[in-house]
Amino acid sequence: MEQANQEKKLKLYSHWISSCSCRIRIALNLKGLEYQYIPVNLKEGEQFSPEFQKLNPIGYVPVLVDGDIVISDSFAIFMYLEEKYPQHPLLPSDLQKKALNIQAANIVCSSIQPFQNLAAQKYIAEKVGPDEATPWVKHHIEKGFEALEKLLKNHAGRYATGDEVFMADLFLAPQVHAAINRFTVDMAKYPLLARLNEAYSEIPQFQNAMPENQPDTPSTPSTRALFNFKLVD
Ligand SMILES: N[C@@H](CCC(=O)N[C@@H](CS)C(=O)NCC(=O)O)C(=O)O
Repeated sequence: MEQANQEKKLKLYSHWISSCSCRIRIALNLKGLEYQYIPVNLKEGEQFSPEFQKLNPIGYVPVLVDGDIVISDSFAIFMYLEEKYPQHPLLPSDLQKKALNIQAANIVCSSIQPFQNLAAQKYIAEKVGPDEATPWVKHHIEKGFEALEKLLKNHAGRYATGDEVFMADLFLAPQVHAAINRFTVDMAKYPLLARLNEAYSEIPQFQNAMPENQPDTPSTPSTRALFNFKLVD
């Protein structure tokens, strides 16, 4: 019995700085689901190992293993968790609000994060120039943030779509965190997102999921800086 429970335990393949993994860490925390954290070192190229690519052929984290079920892609994992573990719903029942949450999450997921992904940054640095990757990332973050400010302006409460935490917040929190800490985006231009970020910093389930608090977070500032990640110690 003990063994069966052990085997059933959720496993999350994750990397400390990965904003896609962070979305799922927040979802698991809010739903009160314990999981085994399996680090995949993206800097060392562990995502390209044949073993990992058996789990996710495109070689990206996060990957969730739930018993015999293996799911990759944070959006798919989110939808799976929401149905399989309905406690603390992360999508509202109101249809319009639900669509708004999916739209905001998808702006982050499809129209911002892919441009800041390691693979994209490496490609730009190699093909265009080593100093071109960061401006390219910032351009896409800022374009997305402008849209999100407009989209959420008339819907936000304490959180992105009202006074309860929903899907949009899980996607926004790691994205804003990355914008500030990795890409030094000036958040004064995005007052709503800056305010939401403050609100997220007060929720333990969000804080526990953030890059600086993971089992594989490098302990020294110089190592973290190698990831373009500026943290004050
Ligand atoms: N759409 C995927 C994107 C996954 C993704 O881009 N993961 C990044 C970390 S956030 C990664 O593993 N990058 C490794 C690489 O670029 O080689 C999702 O939402 O999970």
